[in-house]
Amino acid sequence: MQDTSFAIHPGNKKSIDGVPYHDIGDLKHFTQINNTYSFVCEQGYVNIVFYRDEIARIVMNPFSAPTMESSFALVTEPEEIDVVVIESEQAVTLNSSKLSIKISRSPFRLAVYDENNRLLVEETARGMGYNEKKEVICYKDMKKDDHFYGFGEKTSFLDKRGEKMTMWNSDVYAPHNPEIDALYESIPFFITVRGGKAHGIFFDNTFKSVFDMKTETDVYSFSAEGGELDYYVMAGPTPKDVLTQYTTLTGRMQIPPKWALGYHQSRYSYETEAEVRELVQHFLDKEIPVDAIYLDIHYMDGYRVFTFDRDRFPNPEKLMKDLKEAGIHVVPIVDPGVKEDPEYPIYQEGINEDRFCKYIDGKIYHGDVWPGNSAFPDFMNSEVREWWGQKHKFYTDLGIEGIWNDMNEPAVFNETKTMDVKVMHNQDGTLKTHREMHNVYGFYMGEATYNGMKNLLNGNRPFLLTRAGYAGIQRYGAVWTGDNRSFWEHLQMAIPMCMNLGISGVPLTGPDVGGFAHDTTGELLARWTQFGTFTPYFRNHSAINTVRQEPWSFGEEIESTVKKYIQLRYVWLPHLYTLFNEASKTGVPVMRPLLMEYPDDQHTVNLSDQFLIGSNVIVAPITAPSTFHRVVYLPEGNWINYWTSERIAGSQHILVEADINTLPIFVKEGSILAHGSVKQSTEKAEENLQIHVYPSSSGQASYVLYEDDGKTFSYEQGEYLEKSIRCEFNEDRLEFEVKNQGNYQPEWKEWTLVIHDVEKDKQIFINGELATSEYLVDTEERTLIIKLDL
Ligand code: MIG
Repeated sequence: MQDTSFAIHPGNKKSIDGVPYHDIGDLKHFTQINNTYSFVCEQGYVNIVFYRDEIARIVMNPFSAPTMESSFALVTEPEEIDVVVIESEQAVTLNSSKLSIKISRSPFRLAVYDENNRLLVEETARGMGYNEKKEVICYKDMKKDDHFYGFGEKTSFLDKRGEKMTMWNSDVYAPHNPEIDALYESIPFFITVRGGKAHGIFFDNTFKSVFDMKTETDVYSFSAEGGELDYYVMAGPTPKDVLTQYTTLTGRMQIPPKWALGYHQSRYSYETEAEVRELVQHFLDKEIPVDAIYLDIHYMDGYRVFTFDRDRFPNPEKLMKDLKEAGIHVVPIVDPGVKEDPEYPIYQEGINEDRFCKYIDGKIYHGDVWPGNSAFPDFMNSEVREWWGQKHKFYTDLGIEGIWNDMNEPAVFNETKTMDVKVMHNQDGTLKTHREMHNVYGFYMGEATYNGMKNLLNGNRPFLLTRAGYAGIQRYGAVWTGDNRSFWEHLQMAIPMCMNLGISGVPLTGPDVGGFAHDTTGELLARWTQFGTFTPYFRNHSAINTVRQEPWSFGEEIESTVKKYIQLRYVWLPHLYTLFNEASKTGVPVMRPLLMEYPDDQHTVNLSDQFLIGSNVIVAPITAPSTFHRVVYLPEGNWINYWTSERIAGSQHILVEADINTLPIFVKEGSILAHGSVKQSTEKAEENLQIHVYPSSSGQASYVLYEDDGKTFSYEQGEYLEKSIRCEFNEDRLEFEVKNQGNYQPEWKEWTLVIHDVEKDKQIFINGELATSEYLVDTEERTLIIKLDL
């Protein structure tokens, strides 16, 4: 060795003291080309572009001019925005009508204000730069009353102040706990609420990234292992505005098919056709509603995707047909790993047509998953997505309309739990490492699956459930929170997890009801099902070798309460569906933390054990064993106990009783909402559409019921019904204005107006006419019931 260059070994590089962070330094000069403002600094380059008046994009590259390349999360281009530039000796200020970005020259520091001169983002201590690992990073001031929400799928409480979180899609089977900082989804977006006002930041970087709202008391940071520091600031000012702004950038979920909102039953696995039939028969015999049954990995032939094991499922055609007749959908699991088997057509095609992920030298990457040694489709490539999508004909030919994507982080059984980060993806001609694309692998698989299904379904809406994803995943699918356990703690944790997923733009979310791993108990199943009634996505799922957790697994008492709450789901479905329509238009989630509607209320800041459905219904699940009381926080206004009709003043914490049959629900006074009827599945016609009104002594309320065929995209051509109901509450009378809009003719030809807690002598006017004779009064309940034509 002494006679080669090795003799002059470079040694281990010494760390250079004092420069762990390279600040961008002073502004040297800036230029404007079209809508891009480019700043050249001593140690870096910054571009600023206004996408909307209320959305600005800031991109920093320490070494060269920013590429301005976006991830596929982005669905929009910048609009033409009038920006006024003001230069002074100390600063440059860029003003749109909604945002003002003030850049101090020496050193280069940003401050972002809204139209009312409210400070959103400020860099006083440190600004942008890169650290000793050459990771891009920026620091922002963390004000005393800043609270943070979103970040996708994270454990722990609602407010993420005091947390450090990593974005790296990870299959975590170990019990989820507050210490786990990365799960299956990476959504690098958050809302800051400060003094009741909100703004948003979306850090569009697909590398492993870290959000640190913990290490320092007055500064937070976000950083990424590679790429540019590319982020968007959204002006708010309400949390709901931020959601609309964020989903302007990353897209919204279209209205899901109604059946996706019913009750779903899953198990790892219902292993045979006979078992599935028996399961379904139980639901039908017991008259427990169910809309979907899941087929986990055992349905396949040696875990080969796009196959059935013909011993276990001798006649899938007949099975699907029979289930369809019973109004039940089947959702098979599809994992990305394709078994390395030279006699398996999908593998053959994948090899022959160059569909799999490869190393830079052309060698195909193989990893160990359920089918054994497997190759992985390169979903970053549009032709591969097309190919994979078309393969789903195998399922759609059987009448299947829903697919469940699992293991798409991708999960691989090895030390790193995933694909070798050196594998290359071919993004339509551009090669990118898995290190860069890891967090979007599941997102692209979702795109391939959703679009493939959509093309195959002749106008019907597909349903996709996915475990992994990136910002924008809401465009393709629902997200469940992965492998939880049958722990009361996991029931508790699911509430803020789902709320934060909603804040992260994903409206259709839920945990495995009853818990996946570990053995559930009857009481836990009952309480979890009560919660599930109001999670946007409602699926009972459990792991192999755990006790059975179908609704009837724990005796009659538990069965009856579980059944009651599954039925209640169908009663609330017209309202939930209406809220999904709202989410598809505004990005505002169905399940909301209270702070979304009451951001000024200090009690909502970290309220993690109760939530809102829409804007005016509070749900407060019981999440501990042998517990039959709980504290519920009711914000300002009057609230009505859904079960007892008791009227309770808000702005206080109350103690509520809740026996094993009771899920505490409170409706805000002055609300209107729709109910339907209990039915075996959403495939059964709605015959009892009701609009419930909870009057207040004065003021007004309005509601727009949304209805369509629940199946196709014909609503895009105007085939929907919007029934708007406005009510004025007066001492002596209630005046309703009812209007229909849209071409859709629903199954129901008449509907019922149900007015709660009202005196018999109140006069009711509907579209100016006094409604007198036709209404019934239930004197005990003080409820008025009026039948009306469509
Ligand atoms: O490593 O397909 O999260 O829902 O039942 C386990 C079997 C793989 C993980 C999923 C779970 C599913 C299971 N899968």
